[in-house]
Amino acid sequence: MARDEIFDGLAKAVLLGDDTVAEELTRKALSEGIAPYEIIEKGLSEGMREVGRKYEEREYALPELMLAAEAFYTALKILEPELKKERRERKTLGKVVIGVVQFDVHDIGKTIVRTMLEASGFECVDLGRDVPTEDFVQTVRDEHPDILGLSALMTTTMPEQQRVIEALKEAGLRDSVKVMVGGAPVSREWAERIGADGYGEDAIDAVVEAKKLLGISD
Ligand code: B12
Repeated sequence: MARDEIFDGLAKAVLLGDDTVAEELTRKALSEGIAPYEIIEKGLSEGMREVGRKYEEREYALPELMLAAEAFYTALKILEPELKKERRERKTLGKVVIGVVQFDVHDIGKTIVRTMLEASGFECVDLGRDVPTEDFVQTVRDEHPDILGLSALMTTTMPEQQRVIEALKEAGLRDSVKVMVGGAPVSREWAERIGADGYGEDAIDAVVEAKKLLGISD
């Protein structure tokens, strides 16, 4: 099976919410030596972008979105240990606390970012999704991370990123941690506007940005 056929098949499996095919093709892709991140970016994410378009055009409704997310997660579960295997044994590059802001349950992107950060040598504390502002603040206080990663997938939840930054200031913790934001509607301009230190467009970019924030060169 050609690589492009596998990528197309993976995209289609997400589009149709077919977790059986998603699993089968993910295993096939790995056995053909395709890198896990390529499987995510060129296959699964491509399908999810199409799902988003269909939802916008009202061709898809919530149930289709949920099935697509399930198929994506089925594949991601297989890929996570593979991505971690790629990690070279060495001292951790730094500690990252990451989560999806309050009122937002979209956690696929955050999970990919966390997995890529871990695969690159960062230690991560994943707070999950729909995380109350106070939980981010408390975890920064307790865990002393180098970076706090905030994910938001909706225009309506983007302001929560700003709220976390303000709450860190109020708690006297803002200078102790670099804040990196991301998510489909988020931009570098938004990051600058709310006083974040960094922004990542996708998971690869997040790793580059995290290293830059901590002054780590490759
Ligand atoms: C799948 C999906 C769902 C699934 C989520 C399942 C899950 N466990 O995540 C379900 C079905 C639950 C869902 C629910 C809803 N959804 Co929805 N959903 C989507 C969809 C189709 C795809 C999102 C996704 O997973 N993308 C794939 C991943 C890989 O990409 P990503 O998340 O962007 O992440 C990448 C980057 O952004 C970046 N990144 C992400 N986080 C971070 C963090 C950091 C620190 C960094 C550096 C980088 C980074 O790196 C990631 C990897 O490359 C989007 C469409 C879209 N265009 O985004 C709509 C979308 C986000 N949903 C939308 C809506 C409206 C909803 C609902 C309100 C629907 C409803 N009526 O109930 C609910 C929201 C519930 C809630 N309170 O959150 C809207 C939001 C509109 C807006 N206001 O902005 C969208 C845009 C669809 C649309 N066009 O209308 N949804």
